[in-house]
Amino acid sequence: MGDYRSTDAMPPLAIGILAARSVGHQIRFFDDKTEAIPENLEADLVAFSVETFTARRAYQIADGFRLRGIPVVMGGYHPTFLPEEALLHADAVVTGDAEGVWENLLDDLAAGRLQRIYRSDNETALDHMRIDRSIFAGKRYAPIELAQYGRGCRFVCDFCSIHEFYGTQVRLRPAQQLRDELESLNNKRLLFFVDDNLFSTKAHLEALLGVLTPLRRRWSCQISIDVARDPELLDQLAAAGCRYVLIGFESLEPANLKQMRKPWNQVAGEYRKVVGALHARGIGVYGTFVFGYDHDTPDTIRRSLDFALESRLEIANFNPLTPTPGSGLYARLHAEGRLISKQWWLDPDYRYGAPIFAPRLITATQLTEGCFEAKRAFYAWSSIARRVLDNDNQFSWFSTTMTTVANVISRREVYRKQGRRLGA
Ligand code: B12
Ligand code: SF4
Repeated sequence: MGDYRSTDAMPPLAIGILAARSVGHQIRFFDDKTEAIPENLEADLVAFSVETFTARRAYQIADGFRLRGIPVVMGGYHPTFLPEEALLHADAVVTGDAEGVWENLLDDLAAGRLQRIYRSDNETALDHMRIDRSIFAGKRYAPIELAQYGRGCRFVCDFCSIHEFYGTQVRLRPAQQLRDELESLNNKRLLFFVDDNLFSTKAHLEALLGVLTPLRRRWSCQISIDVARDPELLDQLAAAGCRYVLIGFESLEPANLKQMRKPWNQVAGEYRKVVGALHARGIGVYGTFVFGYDHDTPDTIRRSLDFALESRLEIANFNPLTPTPGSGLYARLHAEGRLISKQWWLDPDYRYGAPIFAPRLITATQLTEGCFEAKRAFYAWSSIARRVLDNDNQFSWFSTTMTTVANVISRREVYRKQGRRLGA
């Protein structure tokens, strides 16, 4: 996001995918999150993967390359939603998946006919997905392995970029094909499925669990709460090695859930029961909450913090609602004239955590401070100790160590990120 090195960086799969598809080309990979990018780098093409929070930083670095006559291509969420903006800092933009267009782009570059926009239909089957992880060797990443079973989500929450990017269709890799890739990864490390929602259908989830169970790996994922309606499926998750799930609880306020198009979050019953059912199976919970919807008050933030502490969530995040371009939320707040800065991601005065729009029953300052205060309280040393140690012994030594490390890193990043400018 800026000119600083983070301590929670993970290897970016998108670049591993580009590397695997750049056959016949010489590649060098730099990750701005973990190392400085050499100023005098020579290249025939520089490719950036860009998200909304990293756009300003990426544009600044890209401008430097282009001043030296080196062509730049950008892809990822932000250039997909705002290709014209990205093209002010890039010679070409790829929208959507790299698969299906990246090789054409490289051919065009070699033939001197680079186009401005390459559009992928985001419909290519994932049967031939390949990742070259050798480019990550020696970089300072968190000791975690990343993999992807599928892309997309069957839900349409209004703050989320996923359905705008992929549609509501979910594309999955054949589970058996994924097995070969998983077998090649370091099995002492926690595996994290980057899928937006690993629970697309019960049959597809069970197919994956069938592959994972004999591998005896410990893994984590992001999953929709409706999985907890099915106790047998939870048993299977645990038996297959699932050790952490990230669940977007988002809000304790039913009216907010309705407004964000996530009323279904209540189908598995009370949140406390869901956490209890997961804990009873030795599965830790990373709970995420978002504040700033129309029914939020300072009290709803406090109640969510109390819930997170009382239910002993292993990790939690309390974020102010962030309207990213391309989301339904952004369009709505824009239409209602409530955005404080329309292009906040380019605004030199924007600070991470700062208000981006005017909420209704809470002031913008209360929203920023309330979220930061909840993070501080959750990651206070006394809270970490209580949550890690007082867990009725459902958790293994491995999980207790992982939870402790994740809390210490999250605590550090909470303080480092808050109030930080985007870009240099
Ligand atoms: C894992 C993850 C993280 C990890 C980091 C992972 C990493 N390796 O860096 C962590 C937990 C640290 C994280 C943090 C954040 N994340 Co995050 N994260 C993800 C997640 C779930 C998976 C990323 C991934 O590996 N995808 C798999 C790869 C293969 O897909 P991909 O990156 O999209 O790449 C494909 C295409 O986009 C394209 N492509 C991408 N780049 C390029 C470049 C070129 C040149 C080309 C040709 C093609 C191309 O080709 C690829 C293959 O087809 C995504 C959601 C998602 N499904 O992608 C959210 C997501 C990217 N994160 C998001 C956000 C908001 C954040 C945070 C800002 C949250 C916060 N409030 O702090 C932070 C900060 C991010 C930062 N950059 O500093 C949003 C971004 C939205 C946006 N409009 O930009 C997403 C989309 C989640 C969402 N539901 O909205 N995140
Ligand atoms: S369930 Fe998660 S990934 Fe799916 S649309 Fe909602 S927030 Fe996005």
